[in-house]
Amino acid sequence: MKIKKFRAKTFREALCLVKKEMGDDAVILGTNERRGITPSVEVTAAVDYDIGGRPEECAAGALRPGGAAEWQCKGPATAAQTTVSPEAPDMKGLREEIEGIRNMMNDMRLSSMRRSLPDEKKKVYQYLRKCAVRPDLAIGLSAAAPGPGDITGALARNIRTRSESEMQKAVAVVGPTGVGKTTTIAKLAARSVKKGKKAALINLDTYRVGASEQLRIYSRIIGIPLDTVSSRDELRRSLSKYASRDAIFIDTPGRNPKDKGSLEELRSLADLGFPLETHLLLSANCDDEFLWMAYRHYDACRIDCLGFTKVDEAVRFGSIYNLATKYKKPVAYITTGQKVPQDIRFSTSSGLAAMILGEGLQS
Ligand SMILES: Nc1nc2c(ncn2[C@@H]2O[C@H](COP(=O)(O)OP(=O)(O)O)[C@@H](O)[C@H]2O)c(=O)[nH]1
Ligand SMILES: [Mg+2]
Repeated sequence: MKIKKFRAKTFREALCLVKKEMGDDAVILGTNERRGITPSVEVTAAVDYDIGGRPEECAAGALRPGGAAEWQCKGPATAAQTTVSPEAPDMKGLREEIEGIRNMMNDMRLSSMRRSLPDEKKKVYQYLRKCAVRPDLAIGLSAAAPGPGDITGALARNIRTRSESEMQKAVAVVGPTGVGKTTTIAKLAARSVKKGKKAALINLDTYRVGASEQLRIYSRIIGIPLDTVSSRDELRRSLSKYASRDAIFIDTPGRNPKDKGSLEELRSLADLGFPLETHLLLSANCDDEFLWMAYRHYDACRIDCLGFTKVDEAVRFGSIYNLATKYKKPVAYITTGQKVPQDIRFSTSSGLAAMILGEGLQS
């Protein structure tokens, strides 16, 4: 085992040195922070083999021996020390640095776990990564699956679905702008009418010009009533008006998930004393970061399950698995095109798993 101390201006730089010098297998044994006019940090790291040879260049500058078991980072890392003022650290910067360190340590941990997988499971891991399954989940799945042939089962065991018959009487659909909420509401309503149910539509989207009109056209085609409401009281009145119906579908305005003040209309859905469930609709062709941010934004509406739209436009489906497992929410349906009512599918866990693995969607 080789143990070394790395000194730099920030933890991020010190970890960069550790990673460059000792590789992804390095283990952090301890850290030390020196405050004052020339603040610095020291990270003690160990690696379980003799790294030997001359130290490499690192992104922050060249390494040089600073003692028997010590390396210092020259270049930006140490050169900048003379210009640092002893101001109180900026909290945002500190948080970002801690986050960066956490990510870097996590990367190191994951790549060492990945390397320790047997060859057969490494292939499974690589395949899952191609399907856009996150590295940590891909490692867990490849380790859990007895063989490459069992990966669909391993994936399916972690995805919950929700069948159409489990839905509450009222279903509200929320989600970012243009994701397909109104189209999906029309698909759901048309399906329930086709099954002989009495349905009604409620529109909360009074924000966008034409939003009411779009749903009105669908309500006429399907042959069910539509109310457009703009307050919680009006929503309550509408719900009690349609209480004797079998199903009520509520469309909502889409807003930018980055806009924190945009949830007011949606809060009116909470605690209405009516059997109502909320579906968060997200587009399958968005990346993990956007999906997670949107989830956190809409979580204030108490999300019951997920629906993924525009599956026909997506290339890889790992993000569906990543989101559903991260927040432990069932996937109710996916939508596969613009046509109402046919382009919507309620699937089983193994059907979704097969789709995520690129085997096509099975019901
Ligand atoms: N390709 C594709 N387009 C869809 C799907 N669902 C909805 N759309 C289209 O996405 C656009 C926005 O849909 P809309 O229902 O108005 O979105 P909203 O703003 O969330 O209500 C329309 O052109 C829809 O036809 C889908 O599953 N696949
Ligand atoms: Mg809409």
